[in-house]
Amino acid sequence: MRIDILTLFPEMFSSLKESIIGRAIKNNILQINIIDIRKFSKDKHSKCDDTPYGGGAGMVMTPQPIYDAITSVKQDNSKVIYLSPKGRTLKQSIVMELANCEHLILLCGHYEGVDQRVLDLLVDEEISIGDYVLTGGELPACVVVDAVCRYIPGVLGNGESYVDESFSNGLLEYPQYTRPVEFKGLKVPEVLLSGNHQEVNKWRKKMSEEITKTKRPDILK
Ligand code: 4G3
Repeated sequence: MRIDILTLFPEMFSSLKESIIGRAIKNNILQINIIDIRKFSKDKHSKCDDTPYGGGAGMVMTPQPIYDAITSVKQDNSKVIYLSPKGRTLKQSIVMELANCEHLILLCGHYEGVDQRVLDLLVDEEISIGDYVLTGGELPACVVVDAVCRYIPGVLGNGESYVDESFSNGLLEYPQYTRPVEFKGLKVPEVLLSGNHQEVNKWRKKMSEEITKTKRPDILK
């Protein structure tokens, strides 16, 4: 998969070089290009924002640099996504949908947003990572990249599975335990030490259902 990220703040994506995502980039499973929108400005001072028509507080990102930045990378198989509080709220099923794309272009807005015309012309989909406002779309873009990349074959190594995790089976994850068998007086549930895989699976399923019913009844069908 290839992901192009368009931003006025390229340094905010240094976190993607770490850990599992960084390893996927090194192994050529994933290609991530960070594109500085400012480099596409035709203004003599590389200006990329201006005051809103109609008045009001703040600044709006001008359409020309964004339009040129997107069209410099857009192909027939590209999906252009704008990270915005107005978008569809991200959830695991959307993540899995996006993981099937060959090429994602993520547009990060700043200030009070971007000129509506560039959205009308080029953006396929608006996505929000939750009902709150941030200073820019950069952190949401990192969240989308991290969540989506876990589903690309080869990104997760041995023992880094998404089969049993929260949400993928529609339920929250059961509790996990590791050594020691007793910690500060608290014991690991007996069934997990039994070696009876059928009983272990039954217990985990029951715990998943209970936890989901108490913590997130809204996701139970
Ligand atoms: C557009 C996304 C972008 C309009 C972006 C602010 C939160 C999210 C921005 C706007 C963002 C989110 C930049 N904040 N919930 N800030 O995914 O008003």
